[in-house]
Amino acid sequence: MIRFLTAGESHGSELVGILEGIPAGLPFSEADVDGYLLRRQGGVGRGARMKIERDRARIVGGVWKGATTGAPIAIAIANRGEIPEGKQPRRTVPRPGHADLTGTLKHGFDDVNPAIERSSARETAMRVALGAAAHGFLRNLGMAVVGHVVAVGGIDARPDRSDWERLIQERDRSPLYCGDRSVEQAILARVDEAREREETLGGVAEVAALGVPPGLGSYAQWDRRLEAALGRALLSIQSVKAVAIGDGIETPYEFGRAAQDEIFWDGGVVRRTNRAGGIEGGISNGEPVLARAFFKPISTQRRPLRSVDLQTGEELECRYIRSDTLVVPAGSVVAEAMVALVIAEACLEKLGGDHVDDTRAALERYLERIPWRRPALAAALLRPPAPPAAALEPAEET
Ligand code: EPS
Repeated sequence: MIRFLTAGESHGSELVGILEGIPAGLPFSEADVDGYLLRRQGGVGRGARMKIERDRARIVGGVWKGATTGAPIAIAIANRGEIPEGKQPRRTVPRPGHADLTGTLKHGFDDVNPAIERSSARETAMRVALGAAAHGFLRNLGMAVVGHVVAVGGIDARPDRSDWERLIQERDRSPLYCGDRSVEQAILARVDEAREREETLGGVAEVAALGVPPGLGSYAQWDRRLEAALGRALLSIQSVKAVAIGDGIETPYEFGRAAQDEIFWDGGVVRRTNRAGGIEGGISNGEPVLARAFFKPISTQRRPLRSVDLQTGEELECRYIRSDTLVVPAGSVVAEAMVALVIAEACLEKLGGDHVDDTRAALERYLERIPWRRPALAAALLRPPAPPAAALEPAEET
């Protein structure tokens, strides 16, 4: 099955990652990864670090002549913003909201830097790189996983989910990665206001997995429920404090009848609503799987928050360390990668396969047995994002 590990510090020499479980025969190259890395680096609200980095994947294992071999896929991403340990000032005042205090207490550090270094959201660059292989695997099965921003700083977008191709086209034109351009000006004004007030903002990213057949996940055990896997994956993203599947945040406040998706027949079972977010009884039901990740405003504050010097016990204000104002657009790309990894795992659990052709054949056989009409996804949804123009050039030395 799918499992992966990442390693590396935010200001170390590089990030590394290993992804196991992708079957052989999937065309996969650095160009399939770098477009996702570019999107993760972008979006409104990013800090100065993203001007330094030029994240590019270097595939160092698991690919032979342009296709996966079934061996672990290993990827490295160089950090241009490397700061050698010796050049990092010792820090003993933890910033509230980060892992500074918890990590330092837990591990017995005399400096909060090692906790900052590994807990940083810089690590998500590698999740996105490994997620690109899961995206490729799912595209090969006719599925697409797309992320978009649905709220920032209390302003809700109302994207049209009846036309995903259009929604994603709009998203790709939006500096907010938001499919509803009508709220863009209001949100951009809120981001400017936050910057002026030396504040940060949170928001909500939604991920939709399209073309997912009924039958992924299981009610047989608690940990095989698809919602459970999605919740865990999304809550593991830095700054995410809540997750909703479908209308899971709204329906607790309503009468039950309105919270259901009635079943109809149109050459197969169909729904006219998707309040369940494509999952019933822990199992995908053939509608788009919809998961929302709720990001708190990033914890680092320009106007200092109160803290304590762990060396002296003195109460004082903590120093500002460079950061972002808003991470939700970039976070939507990370959320997309995590959902792709979860759905890929669920597909392999259901369908198996050591070569992608085996997995596809098993899917076709299964679809012949069930009354479900597979949605035809637009070609644009089945392509990886274009890599940066210089993707094939070696990264410049700094
Ligand atoms: C990030 C790199 C970091 C931050 C951000 C995400 O770079 P630096 O710490 O050098 O400024 O921009 O990290 C956080 C927001 C965080 O809380 O850790 C990245 O590559 O995404």
